[in-house]
Amino acid sequence: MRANERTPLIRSIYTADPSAHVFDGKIYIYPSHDLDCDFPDDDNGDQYKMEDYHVLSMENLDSPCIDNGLALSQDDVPWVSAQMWAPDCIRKNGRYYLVFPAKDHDGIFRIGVAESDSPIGPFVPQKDYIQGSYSIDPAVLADDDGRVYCYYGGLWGGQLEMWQSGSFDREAHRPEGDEIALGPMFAEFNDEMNGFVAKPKQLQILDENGEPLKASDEARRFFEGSWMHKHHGKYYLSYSTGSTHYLCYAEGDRPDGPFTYKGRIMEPVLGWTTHHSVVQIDGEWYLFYHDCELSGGITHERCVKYTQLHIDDDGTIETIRPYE
Ligand code: FUB
Repeated sequence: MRANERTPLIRSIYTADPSAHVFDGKIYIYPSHDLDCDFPDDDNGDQYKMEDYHVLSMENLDSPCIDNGLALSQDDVPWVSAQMWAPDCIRKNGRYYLVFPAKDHDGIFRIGVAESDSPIGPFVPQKDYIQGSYSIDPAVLADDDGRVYCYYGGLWGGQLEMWQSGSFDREAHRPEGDEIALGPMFAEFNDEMNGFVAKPKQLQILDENGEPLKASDEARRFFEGSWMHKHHGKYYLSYSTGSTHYLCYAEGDRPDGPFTYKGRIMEPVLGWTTHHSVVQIDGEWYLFYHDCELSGGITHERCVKYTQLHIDDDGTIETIRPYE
C-alpha cells in the first residue's frame, strides 16, 4: 500500500464527496467542504453546512495533497441560499466547468455551473441554475465523442422523491416495499455547458433477471452519489446505497442505460456513508472516497482518501474492505 493510501489526504479542513480527475498529468480533487455545525443529525442532512468549495491537487499519488484555497463561495452565486453539496468538474474546450448542487432561495436543490480557465479556479458562476435541474450530487462524464452527460440525484434530503410527478412536491410519497426504486437522473449538457439539451430522464437499474430493483432492496438500490466510468467501451454507474452504507455498481452498454446491478465496490466506512469517484491514473484504477476518521467519527466532519481499485478485464470490481 502507498504511503498516502487510505489515510486522510488533507487534515487542515474537513472534506467529503471527492470527484477526482487527471488534467495534464496532475491529480485534481473536487470535494465538498464540511464546516463545523451544531445542527443535530437528521434525515434531511441539515448537519451538512457547506458554503464553499476548495480544490485539492496532488502531483502524483505519493506527493502531498495541496489545498488551493477558496474556489467558489455561495456568497458569489446569486441563486444559492445554502448547502453547496457534492460537486464535480470537467474540462471542455480548454475551460473548466465546476458543476455543483445547492439550495435555491425556496430551499429546493438545483444544479449550477461555474467556469474557470484554471482547474483550481477561482470559478465564476453562471447567473442562474441549469433550467430543469433538481436534486443533488451531479457527476459529469465527458464521453469519447465529446458529449457531456450529467448523472445526479439523491433520496431523502437530496429531494429526488419530491420530483416524481414532474414538479416539486415536498409531501411526495417515498417508494417503498415492492415499488420500483428510483434511479439516478441522466441529462446531456449543451455545448455551452449552460443548459440541458433535453428533459432529464430517470435511469433504470435492473437485477440479474432484468427486473428493476425494488425500493425494499436497500442493499442494492440507488440512494445518492452517482459516478460514471467507462472501461473497454462499457458504462459503469456506481453509487451509494445510503441507508445500508455500501458503494455499488451496475453495468450498461449505453450512457443512459439500462444498467444491470453487478456488485459492491466498498463495504461501509466509519461515518454514515461514503461518496466516491473512480479514476484511472497511470493505467491503474483508483477509488477516491471519504470517511470520518479525522474527526473521530463525527458524520458531518469527513475526510477524503483514496485506495487502489482492482478491475478485471471483464469489468468486475473487487470489493474493498476499507480497514483491512
Ligand atoms: O456532502 C453532502 C451529502 O452527503 C452529499 O451530497 C451526499 O452524497 C453525502 O455524501
